[in-house]
Amino acid sequence: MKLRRLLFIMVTLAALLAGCSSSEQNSSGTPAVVVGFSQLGSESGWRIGNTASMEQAAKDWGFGLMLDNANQRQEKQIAAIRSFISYQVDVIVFSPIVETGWENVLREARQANIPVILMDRMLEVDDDSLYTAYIGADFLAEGRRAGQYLLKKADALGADHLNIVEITGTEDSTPMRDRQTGFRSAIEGDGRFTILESVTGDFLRSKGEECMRYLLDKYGPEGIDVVYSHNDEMTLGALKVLEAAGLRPGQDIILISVDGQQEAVDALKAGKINCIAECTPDLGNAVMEMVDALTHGKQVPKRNHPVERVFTEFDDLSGIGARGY
Ligand code: GYE
Repeated sequence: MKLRRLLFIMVTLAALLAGCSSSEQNSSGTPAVVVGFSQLGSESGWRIGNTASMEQAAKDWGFGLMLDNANQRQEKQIAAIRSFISYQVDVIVFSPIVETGWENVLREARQANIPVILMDRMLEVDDDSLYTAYIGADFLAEGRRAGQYLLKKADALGADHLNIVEITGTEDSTPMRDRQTGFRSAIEGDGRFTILESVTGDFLRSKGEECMRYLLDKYGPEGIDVVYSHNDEMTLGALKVLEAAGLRPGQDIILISVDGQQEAVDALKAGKINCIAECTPDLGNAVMEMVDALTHGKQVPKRNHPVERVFTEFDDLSGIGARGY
């Protein structure tokens, strides 16, 4: 234990020198519980809010947090997890950037007897016992809520046909796959809808802009009725392009988004976005609660979803409080 604490202090210092962050230690100067957290990147307001939530929750619980930001690279995440294993952290938490390719490192964690919590994103492994639990959104439900809004909108417009373009998140990531599937499942079999094309925007605002420019060039403003985008950053990028082209997003083209970051909620209130399926980044407390349970030898549920809502132009939006991210 002593050795591990010493290592924690050394790593904390090294991390600080390397520009990573690390949370408080408890009153005795050494944390009783050390959590290794591999964040996948900083691609969106959602992600930045999620990192802040983890840092705050670690402080609130008095846990040491070794945080590494992988800047969108899976190999960096794997290297961070390996370093958490060699430092013998109590629990590993990570948000897998893609779903595949994790078996080896998860086996190494298991061999070292370190529980692994998947936070925010899921992964695909043959053996589910390779991770302890998942805490994150039900992305299928988010996609379905987005699709259900569109059904209602089409009814309200009395539309007989709507052409949809989709701007998707990072390929092979859980939110990308499930938001796509959930949306399709809500509208499938309804002859009023055609999905013209899906393009990948990698959850980035800059790519959302690029995708929208490409789609507008290809189909023209008249050819597109609906943009379904897998996160707010890409939606805000698309919105900018539509406005620059002289269009009125929210009126000339229906915009459907996911997340609920402040800037997008403001655009929804201003009538420029029509619907946002909420996805909360505020997962830190639930994660630390689980860390606490695990370090006390308790059993934890395998899948854990936060409660999430949908905000649409049909709702009273005045009750949406400050989003904090
Ligand atoms: O929607 C997006 C972020 O995995 C739920 O990742 C997360 C997604 C979120 O970049 O904004």
